[in-house]
Amino acid sequence: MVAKKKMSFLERTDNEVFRIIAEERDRQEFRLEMIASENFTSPAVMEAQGSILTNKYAEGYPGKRYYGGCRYVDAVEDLARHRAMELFGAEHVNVQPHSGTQANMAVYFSVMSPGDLYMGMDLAHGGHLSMGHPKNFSGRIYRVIPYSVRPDDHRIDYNTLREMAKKHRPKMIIAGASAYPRIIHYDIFGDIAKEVDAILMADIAHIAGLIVAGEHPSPFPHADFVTTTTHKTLRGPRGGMVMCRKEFAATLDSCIFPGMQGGPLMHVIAAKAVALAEAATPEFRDYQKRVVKNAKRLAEALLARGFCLVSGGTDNHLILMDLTKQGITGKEAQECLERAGITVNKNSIPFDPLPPAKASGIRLGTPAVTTRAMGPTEMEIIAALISNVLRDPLNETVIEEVRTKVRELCDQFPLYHFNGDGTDS
Ligand code: DSN
Repeated sequence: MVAKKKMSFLERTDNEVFRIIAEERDRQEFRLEMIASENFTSPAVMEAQGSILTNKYAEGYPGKRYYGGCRYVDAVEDLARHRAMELFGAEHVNVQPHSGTQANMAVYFSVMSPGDLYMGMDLAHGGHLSMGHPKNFSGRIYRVIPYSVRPDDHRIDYNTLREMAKKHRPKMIIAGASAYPRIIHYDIFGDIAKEVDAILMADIAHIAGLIVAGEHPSPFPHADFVTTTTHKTLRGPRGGMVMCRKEFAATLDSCIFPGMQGGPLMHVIAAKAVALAEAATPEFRDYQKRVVKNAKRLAEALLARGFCLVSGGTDNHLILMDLTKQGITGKEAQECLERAGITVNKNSIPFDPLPPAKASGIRLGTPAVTTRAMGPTEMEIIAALISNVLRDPLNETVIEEVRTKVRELCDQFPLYHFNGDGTDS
């Protein structure tokens, strides 16, 4: 007799949500995830995030809560804070921000008043929505002077940045990006900020894991504040975190609670603690090395196939492809690659003549495929698959062939080995 498979709680009580999650799990398992800001977190992180800690209200901070019964959530928040401080060498950390944008907002609220002026990387040149987009709080409450990359090599022009800072005397300068494939020189940012008496904030959301592993220079001790998400290269749960110098600790904490947020998500904070411990291991350092190596190999393989890359390559985990020469937009490229089983996002390139909804480029990243143990050989294969699709984007036979090869590749590098109840098989 065939044993009957045990149904999960969700399968029994809400089959609609259960089925959607199952379909998304198949999508993650059998397609190539090349979005530079995504990753696959560990089962231990997901177990903490899916735990009973979601039931607890804990407004305030460890030892100073507005609710009773906080003994255990205090312990887990302290653990997360101490692990982060040790990992990054930070003087103070707040692990409560629900997202990267909220982490950035907490810093802006800590050091600026409405109408104050700051400098951030132009969104069209690799910056982020929360660095001054006119529809975002960051562009509505404050005045922003965006800085850009050079037209010839697509690198930040530190000389121009210095001149701009001297001219505009910003209250704060932000060093950070979400589509910049090169090293960010925090030491130069630090010097410029000192020269004009500005606060320096580093947003390391994309490269936090690389920094922990020594694969990218650290913003410490140059930056006054460092913000990050916890789910990109850091490979933790979806969320944010802020680190700062001791002198800003009390202001920062009160800007987050009661300033911007109510109850912290204690289950997410527990998952952050788990991820931060994972990030302190030699395996994690090795993983980050492989992320960077894979990105370089993928970039070389794409260049060898005649593709144009913004800045000519990469120093980190991401690649920005300029598809102008191929005569397709980023939107079209994203759509045909998706049909072929390769997930990417359309992305503006510096000096892009197209609007962001179309864009002239796509952004690729290696964190997720490296988590599933793919290496240089697979990067060569992926470059060939991407090339086949982008050279003939309307050819359904090619798309079908690539989709079959993507499936074969994913089968060789299984992602999660769960039983329905979340245990390992
Ligand atoms: N949305 C993120 C990214 O994809 O880079 C940044 O927050």
